[in-house]
Amino acid sequence: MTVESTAARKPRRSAGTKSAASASTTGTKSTASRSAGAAAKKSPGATGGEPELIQLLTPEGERVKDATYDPYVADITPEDLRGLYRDMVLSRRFDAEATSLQRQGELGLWASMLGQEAAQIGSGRATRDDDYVFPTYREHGVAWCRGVDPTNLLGMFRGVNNGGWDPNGNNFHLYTIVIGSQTLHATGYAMGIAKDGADSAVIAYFGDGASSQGDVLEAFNFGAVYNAPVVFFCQNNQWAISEPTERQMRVPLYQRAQGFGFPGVRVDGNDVLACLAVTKWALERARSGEGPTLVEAYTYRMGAHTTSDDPTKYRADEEREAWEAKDPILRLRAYLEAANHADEAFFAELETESEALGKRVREVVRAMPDPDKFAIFENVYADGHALVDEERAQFAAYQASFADAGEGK
Ligand SMILES: Cc1ncc(C[n+]2csc(CCOP(=O)(O)OP(=O)(O)O)c2C)c(N)n1
Ligand SMILES: [Mg+2]
Repeated sequence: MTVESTAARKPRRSAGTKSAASASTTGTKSTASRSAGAAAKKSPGATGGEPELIQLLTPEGERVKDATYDPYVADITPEDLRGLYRDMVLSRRFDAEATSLQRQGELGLWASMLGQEAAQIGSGRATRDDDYVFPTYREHGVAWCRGVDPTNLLGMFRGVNNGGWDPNGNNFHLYTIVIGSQTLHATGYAMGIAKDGADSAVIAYFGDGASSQGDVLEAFNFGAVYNAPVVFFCQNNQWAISEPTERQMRVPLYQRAQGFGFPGVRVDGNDVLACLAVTKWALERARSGEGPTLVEAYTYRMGAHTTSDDPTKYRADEEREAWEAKDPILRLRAYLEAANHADEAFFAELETESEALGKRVREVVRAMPDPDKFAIFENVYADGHALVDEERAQFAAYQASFADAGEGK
C-alpha cells in the first residue's frame, strides 16, 4: 500500500505568522533579511562553508532582530518569557538532582542535559498538545514541557521499570537508547498521521553522533519522499561520547538536509527564544503540508555523556569554559532583568520552587519499590515461549540456591 503525499492535506496556518520556507529551501537564509548584528555572527567550529547561526538573544542577553523568525515570537509576553526561564531553571534543577542521586547509588545511570536547556525548552514549548514527540534518552527538558512528571523519567535509570510513562498520555514516546532508531519511528508515525488527515506534526530528537547512523539518513529520505509532517531536531552538543563532530561529518550538519531535498537550518541552541521561533516555523511547515525540516540546535553538552563517562579524558577544560559564557539560563536572565520583565521576588520564589522540586524527586526515587524479580520474563512474547519458560525456571533455581531464599522476593 502506498502512502499518499501530504501535499493534499489542508494547509493550516495560524493568523499573524508567516512562512519562512521560501527563505530556507537551500538551508541557508538570505543575509539581506537579517540585521547587520545578527548577520555578522558565524557559528564557531564549523567544518565547511560559513553557516549562519539563527539567534534572537546574544550570549549577553541582547535581543537581536531577525526578520524571518521574529514573527514566530512576535506575540510572546513577559509572562511567557518568565515561563521559559522557569522551565529551564526547574529542568536544570531536576537534572542536577538526578546526577546526585546516581552518585548516591539511587540510580544506576544518568544522562545529563546540562547546557542543553534552551534547545529542549524552546523546541518543547513550540509543540502543540496534539503533536507527537520521539525523544532520545536525554530529553528531560522536553519531557518537562510535555507534562511528563519528572520522577517518571527516573524509573528506567533506577532499573525498576522499562519506561515509566504512558507515551500516549502526553504524546511523548519512551526514551530510546538505540541511537537514531526513533527518527524512523517518528517518520513512520508522521506518514501515518498524514494518511489519517490529522493536522498535527511529529518531532524527532537525536544527536550529532546519531546523524551518522543509517537509520537517521533513511528517515530523512522517507520523510522527504513522502513529504511527512516531521521535524528532525538535532541537538549538536559537539560530542558523541568521546567522538567530536569532526569525526561525524565533513559539512555543517544542517546542510545534510539539502541532499534529501528539504530545508535545514542551524539555530543557536543556547538561545531559548530562537529555538522556540525556529521550531514553531518548522512545525508549522510540517502541519501545512510542506514536509520535513532539519533543525540543528548548535549547543554543548556541559556535563559528562553519562555518569559512567569522564570527559576530562578527551576534551579540554577551555572548551567547556568557552561554552559556559554562552549559558542559556544566564542569557535569558540578563534579558529579563534588562527589560524589567522579572523582579527579585520572581527569582527568589523560583529558587524556593527549585528546592521543593529537588526534595520531591529525592523522596519519590528513594521510595520506588523494586520490581518483582520475575517480571523480566513477562511480556517477552504475547503467548509465552518455551525458551523463556526454561530461563525462568533456571532463574528460579538460582534464586532458591541462596541461603536466605524465601525471606523476600
Ligand atoms: C545503535 C547504537 N550504537 C551505539 C550505541 C552506543 N551509544 C550510546 S550514546 C552514543 C553516542 C550518541 O551521541 P549523540 O548522537 O551525539 O547524542 P548525545 O549522547 O551527545 O546526546 C553511542 C554511540 C547505541 N546506544 N546505539
Ligand atoms: Mg552529541
